[in-house]
Amino acid sequence: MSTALDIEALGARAASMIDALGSISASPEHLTRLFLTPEHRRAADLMAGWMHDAGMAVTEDALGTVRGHWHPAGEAAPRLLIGSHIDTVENAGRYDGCMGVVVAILALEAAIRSGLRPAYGIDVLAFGDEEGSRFPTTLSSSSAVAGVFQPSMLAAEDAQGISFEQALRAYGKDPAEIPAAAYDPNGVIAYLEAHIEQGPVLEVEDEPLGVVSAIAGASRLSVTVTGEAGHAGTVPMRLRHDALLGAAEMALAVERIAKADRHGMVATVGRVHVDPGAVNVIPSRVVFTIDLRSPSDLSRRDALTRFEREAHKIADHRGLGVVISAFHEVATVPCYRDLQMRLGNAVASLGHRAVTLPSGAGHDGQAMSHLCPIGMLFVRCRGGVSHNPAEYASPSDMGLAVGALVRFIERFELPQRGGDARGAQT
Ligand code: HGY
Ligand code: MN
Ligand code: MN
Repeated sequence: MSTALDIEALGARAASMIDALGSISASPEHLTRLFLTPEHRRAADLMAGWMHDAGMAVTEDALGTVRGHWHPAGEAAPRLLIGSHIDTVENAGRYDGCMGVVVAILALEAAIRSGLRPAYGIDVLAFGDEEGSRFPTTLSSSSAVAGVFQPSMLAAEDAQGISFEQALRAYGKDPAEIPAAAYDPNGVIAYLEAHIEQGPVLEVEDEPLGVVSAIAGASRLSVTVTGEAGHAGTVPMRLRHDALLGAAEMALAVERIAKADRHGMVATVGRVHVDPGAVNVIPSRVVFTIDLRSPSDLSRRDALTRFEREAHKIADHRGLGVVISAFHEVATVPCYRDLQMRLGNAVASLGHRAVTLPSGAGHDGQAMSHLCPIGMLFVRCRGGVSHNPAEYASPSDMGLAVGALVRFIERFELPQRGGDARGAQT
């Protein structure tokens, strides 16, 4: 039975929900919504209301993940999980993360109203910490759902020196409840996520939807370079130990390493802090971050080793100190073939070609892959622009994403007893 779908109407609703979420920000000038902040609370409450109105029971776990439950076959039936995140980077676009939850809510509403009664349950999940914009953590809320939360994350501090644990308690949560947030793997069939592509491929292919083959592995480093403060006017260049120039040379080194890689590696120095930061003082200390990604874990790890060697060489040459610490590491995660095929068939049922492509961006699916098979649906991204207020997905493409999820749900049958959705991973 195929549910009647009004793609344009679904897209228009998705767009208005995205706009409502986009107005919930820490700043009137731009969209910034960080984990465990009042803005997170307001967005979570809005999500909970939409889930409830769509016909789901709503709960919230110890890390603030809002969960919408639809269990037509009873509480004990295995569940399909569909979700994404509602936190943002600073000065973000409106679609990254949020669209995946909005699309899932609209798909469930359509399935519930159509009279569909699958033999499995569906939970929609709105995660609060995917970006890692507030604390030097990332994927913490999906990690808790997947049962792989690292308690050491509780000690992480934000820019104001507030710890993850303090913020969690201020949000009304009890860290002792975190283990209870984990699903029993035996009760979960698979995890799906719809997400704006954040790249240019679907636009170039002139297709609205894509199916993700794998999510690239990533490492995040903090590099501290120490030199010697001095008077900008009196210390000759040859006698300086300028921490910033050392850091700059290291940044160029990691760029050189990434460019030389043959697996599509990317490296970004996104944050630099300079002390004392005075116009007429030679910088004595610089802390900068590196975000390094590659579809190949081997090449990523090799690049990290090479960077470490080069950074120490630069430091020795300039009479500087350097300390490199990795604060995030996630391996490349394949999406399950069986789910890729089913998502591709759902897209094809709407009359479109499902482009298969890797994801350079990280997603909650990387954490969820510890719990169950994962599948991802990409939605065309105008100009491939993301992590930028100009980020945009069209209402009709979002409507098609809703439609694809509905078609997936209609055709997804409970794996045979003893079997699982893991299917053939070959
Ligand atoms: O950084 C990422 O890839 C994701 O947007 N958090
Ligand atoms: Mn995202
Ligand atoms: Mn993002």
